[in-house]
Amino acid sequence: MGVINTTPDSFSDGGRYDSTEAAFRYARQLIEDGVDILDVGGESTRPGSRNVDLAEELGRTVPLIKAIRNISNIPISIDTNKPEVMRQAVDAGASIINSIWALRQGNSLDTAAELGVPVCLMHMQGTPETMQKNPGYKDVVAEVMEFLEQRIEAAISAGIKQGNIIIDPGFGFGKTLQHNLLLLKSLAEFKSLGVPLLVGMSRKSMIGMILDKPVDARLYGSIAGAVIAALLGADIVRVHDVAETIDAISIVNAMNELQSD
Ligand code: 8Y7
Repeated sequence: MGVINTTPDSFSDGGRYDSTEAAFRYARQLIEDGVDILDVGGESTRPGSRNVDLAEELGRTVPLIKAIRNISNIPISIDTNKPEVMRQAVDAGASIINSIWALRQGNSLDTAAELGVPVCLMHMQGTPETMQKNPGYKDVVAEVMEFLEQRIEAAISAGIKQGNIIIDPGFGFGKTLQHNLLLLKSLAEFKSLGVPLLVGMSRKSMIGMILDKPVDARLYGSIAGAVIAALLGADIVRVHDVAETIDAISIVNAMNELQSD
């Protein structure tokens, strides 16, 4: 999954792709690079970020999704918390809802169920504004697992098919470096929930803290994170550096395909 940020204040792209045209060209490049899914988001979820209004978010995402749909059948996920963005994005051609809130707010769960598309349910402690202030757990792996189990149940109760559910432990969302590393080390346990696993570590502060490097110097660390995740059973890795990560994951896939023969 390749990240297409459309937000001027986005964590990693610093506003370079802040117009639909630039984001579209970037999406076309990722498709050429061999990306499997494009994740389009119009609201920055960086720690400390603030909400954007509905019209702004629609303006950043819907025209872009339509433009991508004009040139490709590539699956597009819409990273949003707003039911109206979910509706208009799916209407424009998005086919996955990526919810960092695990569809916990307003009527997002019922909206997603009604739209009938796959959903990614991510764990987050707190809110994007405050989540990194003082994250705390007694047992981070058990608590994240318990949360995801409950959100799978809630989604199924709302009418979302189990086959349309993806889970994500939410690296960096209300977690210290130690919490993130404990989750990474135990990643394979999440496979016991019986649905595909998505992991996003690309360029995040957990990589930066280990390497003591700024966001533009986290490529190799991010690739290592993606490879570890793939080895431990992640089905989808959400990344910024698509071509580089595809090469790295191809080695894992070649090995895994041999083992299953
Ligand atoms: C994730 C995500 C972000 C993640 C899923 C960033 C939108 C922060 N991270 N969605 N979104 N998983 N599912 O650094 O880890 O890219 S935004």
